[in-house]
Order: sequence, then C-alpha cells, then structure tokens
Amino acid sequence: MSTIYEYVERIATAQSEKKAIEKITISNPALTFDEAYEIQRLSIEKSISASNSFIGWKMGLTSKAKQLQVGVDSTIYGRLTNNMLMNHNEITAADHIHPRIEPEVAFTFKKPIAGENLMPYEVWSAVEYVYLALEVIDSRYENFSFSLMDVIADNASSTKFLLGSQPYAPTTTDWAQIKVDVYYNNELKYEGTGAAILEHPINSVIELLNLLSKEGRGIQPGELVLAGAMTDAVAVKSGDTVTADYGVLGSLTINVK
Ligand code: 0L1
Ligand code: MG
Repeated sequence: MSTIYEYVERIATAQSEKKAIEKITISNPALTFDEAYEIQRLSIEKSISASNSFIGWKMGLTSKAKQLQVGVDSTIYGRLTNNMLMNHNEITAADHIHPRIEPEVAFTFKKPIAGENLMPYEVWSAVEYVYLALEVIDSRYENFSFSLMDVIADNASSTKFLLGSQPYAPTTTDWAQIKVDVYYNNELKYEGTGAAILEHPINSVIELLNLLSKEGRGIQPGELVLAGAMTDAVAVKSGDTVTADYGVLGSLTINVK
C-alpha cells in the first residue's frame, strides 16, 4: 500500500499532466478521514510558494443532490489558494481534466471566528462581505467518480473560482432566497436558490467551523469561504460559455477556451 506522500505525488501528477488517476480507495479501501484530510493538507502545502498563498476554504457536497450523487451524507471542506482565484473570466479546457462549473456565493471575514454549532448571528458578526461566485471543479479521478475519502484527499475537486467584483453587505438580502439561472451556451440549464446550500449559505460556514474545530482551527480575518453550489455543476469543453444570472444581484460568465 502507498504512503500518504505517494498519494500526494499521484494527485499532483494528475493535475500537472491533466490525466485522471484511479481513485485512492481502489488500492486503499481503508483510507481514513484523517488520512484523507492529511493528503489534502500536504498537497496544498506543496503548492504554496512566493506567488501562491493560502487564501481560504471551500465547502463541498453542501446540497442533498450532490450528496446523493456521491452517496454520502456529509459536507467536506477544501483549501483555496490565490492561483485558484481567476483574474479574468476565461479558463482553458486543456488546462483541466474534465472541468465543471457551478454557481455559488462566497463570504469574506473581518474577524476571527471559531467554534462548534455556532448560531447564524454569531457567524454573521464575523462576515465582512458576500460575493457572487462561480466555481470550476475538476476531479483528478477517472470519470469524476470517487468516495468521500477520495474527494477529501483531492481537495474537494477544487481548481479555479471567479468572484463577482461587487461586494454585498451581509444584510443586502436573505441569501437563502436568492435565485440563480445557469445558462450553458445561452440555453437555460439549471435553476437554483441559496437555500440549496444547506437551507441557507450561512449554514455552510457553520458546518465548516464544525469541521475545523475538530482540528482546533477556525476562520481568520481576510480569509474567504466558498459556500457551495446552488445547482448541479455544468460539464464544459472548449468553446463553451456558462453564465450564472442572479437577477438584480448581477451575473457572472466563464468562457472556456
Ligand atoms: O464544490 C463541490 O461541491 C465539489 C465537491 C466535490 C464533489 C464534486 O466534485 O462534485
Ligand atoms: Mg463547489
């Protein structure tokens, strides 16, 4: 059986060569939750450099639909670094394995916050802004197929994300009630609401804090949290365009080259 360092290498190679690998649990069905998060942590640590720093967290598997798809009933977190944050609204299909795009919201934090089973009002007191976001996910595993432990080790399929340029005050609206229409090549593909994210996107941050508190950690000021998807993800290829229209709040588009 391989060591966790070998799995870190395998995932990094899959990413750099844009070639999907067999999921870890095929050869190591006993991979534990702690080992999977350690593979994730080591993978991100390995990617950190002078030009690539840790900037926050993403939550995954935050909707019942996604949990059913993967056959699990728990949320997971991943780590975000600044080279995942897109500075223009274009990705290159050839830079990815099998990219998919999903509409999200993101939170930024002005105060440190930590703890288990916090109440929404406690979390809101630490939030600075809410942003519209599009996440590009790209599993490093063959056929985008994995178990819970595999996807944790693979940093929750993170690859890129686009943030809207407009910060919204947390009090702008009821974030559970916001609506999104997702257009794939100008055709309506999915409709969703903020409530798809654990009934309310703030619950995603509460879940993240529950997971982080098991490791004695929390969210630091300046960090960002991608809260989770409001609809299914759209599989994309070169030449495609995905637009998430959030009505009066605005819209975000990613073009795939
Ligand atoms: O952002 C997400 O919800 C992705 C989490 C991992 C599952 C997937 O890749 O669909
Ligand atoms: Mg996501």
